[in-house]
Amino acid sequence: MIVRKLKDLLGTPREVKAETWTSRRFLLAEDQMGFSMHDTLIKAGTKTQMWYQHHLEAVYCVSGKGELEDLVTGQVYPIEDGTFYALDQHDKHILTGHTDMRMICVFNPPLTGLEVHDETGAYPAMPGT
Ligand code: 9YT
Repeated sequence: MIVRKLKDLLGTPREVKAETWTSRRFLLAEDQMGFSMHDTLIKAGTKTQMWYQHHLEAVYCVSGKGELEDLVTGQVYPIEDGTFYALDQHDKHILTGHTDMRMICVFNPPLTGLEVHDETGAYPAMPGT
């Protein structure tokens, strides 16, 4: 069994900071659960373009307000506490934080923890996927 506290991830390699977000990774590939699970903070007033070509991601917003734009259809969805979305088509998208937002994110395949977004907004493929 794995039991972790958010406070114990802070300041460790499991807390990853980017310009527009900070991701605290409860589960990574090394935990061998088949997915990774993150508690991610999106900064107010930011826009992040993402396109996870090698991963599926599901996201559940538990606080804050923002919007999600599907860059394929142009559809814009309001995001708030209680909104869930799944990028089941590796959907290219932009996430905007109107306020600070807190998102619970699950990735399949799991992140190793070392990925950074490339210029397309993707994380690289895991070796072997
Ligand atoms: C919600 C979202 O996709 N934020 C970008 C960071 C990513 N989810 C991560 O690595 O936690």
